[in-house]
Amino acid sequence: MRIFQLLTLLLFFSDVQAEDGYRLWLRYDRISDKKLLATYLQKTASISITGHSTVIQVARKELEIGLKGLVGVKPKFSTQSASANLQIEKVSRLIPAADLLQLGEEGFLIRTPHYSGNPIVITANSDRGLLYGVFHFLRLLQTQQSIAQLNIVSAPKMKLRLLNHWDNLDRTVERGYAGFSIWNWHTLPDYIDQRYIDYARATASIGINGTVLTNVNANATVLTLPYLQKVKALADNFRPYGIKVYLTARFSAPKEIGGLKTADPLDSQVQDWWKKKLNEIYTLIPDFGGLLVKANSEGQPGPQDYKRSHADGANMLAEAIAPHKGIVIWRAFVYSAELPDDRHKQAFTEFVPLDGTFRSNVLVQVKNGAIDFMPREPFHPLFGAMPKTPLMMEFQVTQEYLGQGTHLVYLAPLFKECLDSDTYAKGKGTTVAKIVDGTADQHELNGLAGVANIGNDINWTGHPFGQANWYALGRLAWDHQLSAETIAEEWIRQSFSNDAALVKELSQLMLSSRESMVNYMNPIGLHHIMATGHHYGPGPWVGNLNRPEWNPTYYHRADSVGIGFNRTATGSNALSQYHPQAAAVWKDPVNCPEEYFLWFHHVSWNHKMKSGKTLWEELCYRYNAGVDSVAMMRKNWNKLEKKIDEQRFDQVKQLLALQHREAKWWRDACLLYFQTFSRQPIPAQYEQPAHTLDYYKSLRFPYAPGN
Ligand code: GCV
Repeated sequence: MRIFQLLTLLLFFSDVQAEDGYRLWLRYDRISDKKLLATYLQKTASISITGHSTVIQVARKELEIGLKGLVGVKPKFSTQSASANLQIEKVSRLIPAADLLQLGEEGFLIRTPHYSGNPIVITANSDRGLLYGVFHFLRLLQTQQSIAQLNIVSAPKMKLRLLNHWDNLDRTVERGYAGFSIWNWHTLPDYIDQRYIDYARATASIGINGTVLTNVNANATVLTLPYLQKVKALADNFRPYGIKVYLTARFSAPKEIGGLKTADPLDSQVQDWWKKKLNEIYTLIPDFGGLLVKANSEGQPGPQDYKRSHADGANMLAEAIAPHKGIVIWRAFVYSAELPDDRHKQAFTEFVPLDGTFRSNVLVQVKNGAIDFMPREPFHPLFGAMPKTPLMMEFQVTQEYLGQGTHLVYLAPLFKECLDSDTYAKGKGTTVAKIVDGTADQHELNGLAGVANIGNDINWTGHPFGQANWYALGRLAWDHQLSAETIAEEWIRQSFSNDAALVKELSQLMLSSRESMVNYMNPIGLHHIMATGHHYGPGPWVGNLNRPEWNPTYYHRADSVGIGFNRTATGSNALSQYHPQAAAVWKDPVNCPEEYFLWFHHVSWNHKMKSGKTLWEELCYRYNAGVDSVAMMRKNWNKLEKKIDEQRFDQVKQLLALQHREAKWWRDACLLYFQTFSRQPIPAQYEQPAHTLDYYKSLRFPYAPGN
């Protein structure tokens, strides 16, 4: 072989081996611990798997890929369970019927019964349950758990576990920071990109069972036949992974693509149009999940255009989809430019009177907080206030206000903080999680969704650590009792390595990252102070936008006296929308946890904080602490050079440097601006701003992504 060919070959192989992040948490690298490897080899030496469905085929294939990588042997499959070491079977006779009962439709059980020669049994009531069991089994191996005596019973706590893609038909992604949309509408339905399959594998591996393909700022074109055929192609490929497809419905579609003069939900022609449209969809995609609707929000059309209510709109669609057993997910993210009331209160005011009027196949999807996916936000007052309506959780996985594609911010602590918050709706302990999973009000229909951070970047999420947020969303939708720590550890072990010291270091880095971001962006309860439009970087000075509640000045209310939004009875009284016991936590400025202080109170610059510092000094301290913690993240990351592959090490190193620079930008721009009100110096012990306030105000980012 010529030297040139040899070099090319070497290059090719080094490329193939490179950790570009494409494999996500399904890397399946060889088990390095020799003893464990021997056990895993023995326990998987022969595998029986029964059933022939496409779901079972997928499970087999995943075992093949997984075991080939992890233990280096292509598994031998048979349908004869008696002698197999690993027995994968629906409704296994080795498991008591009562145990199967707790698994429901999608749960699984992995057990080593104390007889029958100690095989491992994976069983479930459905093929989908078996697939989840197989993914879990592979996760045990990847995270190097003992499989000597297994007894795992796992069933999802939420029925609907969805990704919401804000992907447009032209492949741009609203608030997307990882390239363009992974859906190549132009080449669909004929061309099925391997990425679609790998997306389905990863998504199913964490228990997600539905995907809304399109942006909530919807385009009616997706409901036309040529596009529905493309949607069908995706649905056909996702079905074997237990993933249903959903679409966003533009409320004015009957006018835009149906030729009608109105989209009034009480008009019989409009009702017929939707019925026919849904018949058409279900003819192509018999298991189509349903419709997600953003209506009368931020300029989107809706039933209020015809003086009808949100319930009128949702119920009209719900009736049309009901014969197909589909559902309607109606978003509660509404606020109006005409209403002078605090934006915080508007969704509650609009939706609570509608409780009990929605059809049984409607869920109302509520963002975790009442403003908009802020770095820290109290839980939305709607949770616990609409007991007759299933409320679905909407988290943001894409990092619109949370560092976009350049900051390492692990979001599980944010998700958990909200899910674990006490609404007191049915007495102490009625957490948001219990409202959302349906247990508080016995809603069989329940769910949790996350706005996807996925794009066509080679590593799917732009920032390599963005993958952890996709992972965390799925794991928490499956089991909201998992801790942020457990999820981080699982993800690190699968995505990087099982080296204990590395796992510890990376966990610390991830677990502290959300609090760092809060400090350098929005400390002490500040919120919505980002720049206009693209929302990239700070813009607390913005006060000239048409709609008052789009202006940062509306939210921070800084003046010569102090800063913060008074939402107590002497202010907007948004607190009155919470259960009195929940409100009591924030109501009194003396006891209000400081992380929510400026969210609920307008506080004097000289107010003494718990630390003994004045509010102004505390603000300076927090902004600097945020920057310092990013400096620490950089330092700690650099220590890991020898333990992390070169490609991802270098990528994250560069991104952390960028994050450090951006954290300083946030700090300096915000402190300089707030200083114009406090009229106090930034204490000398802190690094002083590198530029003037005018400089920060002059910065422009016309092509910032995601806008
Ligand atoms: C899809 C925020 C975002 C918008 C987004 C909207 C929503 O306002 O900035 O891009 O639109 O939330 O959730 O509907």
